[in-house]
Amino acid sequence: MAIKRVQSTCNFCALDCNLDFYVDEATNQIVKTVPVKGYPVNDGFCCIKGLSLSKQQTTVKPNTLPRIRQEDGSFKNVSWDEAFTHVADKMKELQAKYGTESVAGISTGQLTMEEFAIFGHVMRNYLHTNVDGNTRLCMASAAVAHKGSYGFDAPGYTLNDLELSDTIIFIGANPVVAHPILWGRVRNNKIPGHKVIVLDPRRSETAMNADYWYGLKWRSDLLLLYTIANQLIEKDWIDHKFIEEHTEHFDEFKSFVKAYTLERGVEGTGLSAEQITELVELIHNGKRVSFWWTMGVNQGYEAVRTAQAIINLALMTGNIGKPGTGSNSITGQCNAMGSRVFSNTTMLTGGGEFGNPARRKRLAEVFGVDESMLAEKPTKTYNQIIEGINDGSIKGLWILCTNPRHSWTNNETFAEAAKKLELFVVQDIYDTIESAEDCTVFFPVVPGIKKEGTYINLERRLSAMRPVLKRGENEISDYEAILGVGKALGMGDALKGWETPESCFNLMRECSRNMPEDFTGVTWKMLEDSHGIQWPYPEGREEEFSDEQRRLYADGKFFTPTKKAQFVFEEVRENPYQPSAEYPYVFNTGRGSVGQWHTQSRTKEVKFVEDVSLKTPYLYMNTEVAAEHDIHHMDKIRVYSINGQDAVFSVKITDNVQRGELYAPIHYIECNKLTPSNYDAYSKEPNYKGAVVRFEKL
Ligand SMILES: Nc1nc2c(c(=O)[nH]1)N[C@H]1C(S)=C(S)[C@@H](COP(=O)(O)OP(=O)(O)OC[C@H]3O[C@@H](n4cnc5c(=O)[nH]c(N)nc54)[C@H](O)[C@@H]3O)O[C@H]1N2
Ligand SMILES: Nc1nc2c(c(=O)[nH]1)N[C@H]1C(S)=C(S)[C@@H](COP(=O)(O)OP(=O)(O)OC[C@H]3O[C@@H](n4cnc5c(=O)[nH]c(N)nc54)[C@H](O)[C@@H]3O)O[C@H]1N2
Ligand code: SF4
Ligand SMILES: [Mo]
Repeated sequence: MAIKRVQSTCNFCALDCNLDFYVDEATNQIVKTVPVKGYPVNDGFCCIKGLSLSKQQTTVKPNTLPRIRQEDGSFKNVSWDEAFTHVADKMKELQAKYGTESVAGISTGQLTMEEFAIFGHVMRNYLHTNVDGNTRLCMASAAVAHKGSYGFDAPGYTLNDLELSDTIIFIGANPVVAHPILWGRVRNNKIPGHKVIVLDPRRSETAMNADYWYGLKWRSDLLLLYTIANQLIEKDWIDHKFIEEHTEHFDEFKSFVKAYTLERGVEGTGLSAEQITELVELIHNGKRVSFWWTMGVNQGYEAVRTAQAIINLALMTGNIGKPGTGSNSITGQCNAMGSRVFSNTTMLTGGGEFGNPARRKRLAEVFGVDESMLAEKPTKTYNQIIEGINDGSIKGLWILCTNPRHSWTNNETFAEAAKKLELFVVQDIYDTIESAEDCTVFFPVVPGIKKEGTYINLERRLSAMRPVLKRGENEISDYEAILGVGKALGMGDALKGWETPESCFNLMRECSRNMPEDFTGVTWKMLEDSHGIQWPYPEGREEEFSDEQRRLYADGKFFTPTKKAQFVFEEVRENPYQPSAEYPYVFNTGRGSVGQWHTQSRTKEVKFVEDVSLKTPYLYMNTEVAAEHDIHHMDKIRVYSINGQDAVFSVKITDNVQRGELYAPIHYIECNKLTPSNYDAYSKEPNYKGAVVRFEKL
């Protein structure tokens, strides 16, 4: 039998591990999956989700056609052309009847760069409407923090920094579960006496494997970070030279944090004075200190400022741009980094504000369109889109590669919205997802294993997705589906250059020219069978950028007009959801296991994950609290949330959550039934980890 090998990218988490797939060409089946040895991210390893990618072939039904809901509620299968025309006509009709912004899209950080670029072109440039992404639920706080502090949404690290750091501090991040390959890099750290430190209210799997765990009170990170900053300044444990040469607004920051005394820190965080002092000393004693944060920071009501407070610590101690240092935001989805720069949602494709004349001119040239066609303002945010549907101003929605009925905060508000839509297009690789229940059009598309495009990982590394399996009749990709609707809309010449993912890649290269992410030196072919390439990689300067592991900010220059990083800070705010007599418990949420992915549409079919996963929702409760309520392992409780909703969960008893906390994995739809409609003021990212609840035993 003829076996071919195809190297491609895992499209689950932001590591973007590369894998070699061995395919029996006669049967079009994957016979073996081998993580690529020597690949700078995963060097011969990967997690169960990457290994299970081969299982997806069993779920794609060949010859699946799109379908349109009929007046009697049933679905009718139609040809792809008919479906494209239907969606295009309906969008134009709604815009004519209710206004330009009466249709909207919700995109994703899990498609290829080319796919959300063309979606942004069709929806934002041509139709002049709104498209936000599920990245709003995830990375928006980090993106806004980066822009404010560094001048561009550019995390500066390379994964190697985990092996070069002597003091590794994880804040609201649980890589043992969420990014196992990243945790592997921590395990590879050979620096004698290096320390791993975790700040998390929960004794997470990562905390259990760390040298130090600080179990602070929920949402008290900002207070703690300002207290630490004040202590470092008082002890004069700061890098005056770096601050002087490469930053601005330190003096104001210094006066500001004076009020954040140790006593105040102790009172607000629940940590002892000794613990805070120990942490300050650990930061001071480290020669190469790195700070890493994820959703425990991004999903809060003062998340942007918290992320910036982490950046401030790195700046004031000079821990940035050097090996083993950095204030490093860990990205979640496989292409969140690509979506942040190329989706044309919060900034112009490739970067730049919507009103920036030079960028508008450049993009109009690249796309061969009139400047007036380009989107004129940032998108309405995710919450505004859902609110817009519920208040009747938005009548049409197209979602792709995301499952908001499950993942959106206070998710009954999405259920309500879905029923009000006149046009609701769901484009997914499963028609069984909760979001598809009320759709009016379903676009079945092929999974990553059958398509091509480019991914950008958490350390800015571009890598290639290439078709591993052949497609069946009628099987089309996300790219082709969006292009099809674009053509049916009559975009004509505005689609010149967008014919294929490869031609789109070339447009994106040009969009990146002279921008921070400049990858004009990378070609489509170069990425094949490669080690991936980190941006920037500008044309003509390839030699200068030839190292396989590169970090930004080594020269102390940032992307602000003055090239200096900014100290950004603001008084801590009152938590909108303080535990009270009525709602005494914090409802913490997050990842449940290495094998489960978000809303589980993909991972629930992986037998060895499903065999060990519970089918019904559960949460973790502290052992003492369970005893006080006479609750035993797997007893059921009804949980009532401050958002007015309630749901039933089974209880797992553990010492790893604090007395005042319940921890619910997000992989069950009940979880977000209970999360509130509450957002960070600047990023509009949901405060997913901060609801308060009460419960009764059933
Ligand atoms: N197996 C698996 N891996 C995944 C995913 C998945 O669904 N499954 N999803 C991917 C995606 S898109 C993302 S964004 C990442 C998320 O990766 P992580 O952010 O690491 O995962 P979470 O479990 O959401 O949250 C991390 C921790 O934040 C803590 N936390 C809660 N409140 C606070 C607080 O107030 N302060 C602090 N300091 N910590 C707090 C929680 O207790 C939790 O342990 O994972 C990615 N990897
Ligand atoms: N309470 C709480 N809620 C949370 C979080 C939390 O920590 N706490 N985390 C938030 C975060 S960080 C994130 S990123 C979101 C994730 O939320 P979602 O994005 O809604 O979750 P997924 O299950 O990843 O949804 C991806 C969808 O894309 C489909 N899909 C997979 N591959 C393809 C493809 O190639 N093409 C198309 N068209 N579809 C495809 C899958 O079948 C699935 O339906 O959840 C958020 N929700
Ligand atoms: S660590 Fe992330 S990218 Fe690597 S195999 Fe697992 S899910 Fe895929
Ligand atoms: Mo995420």
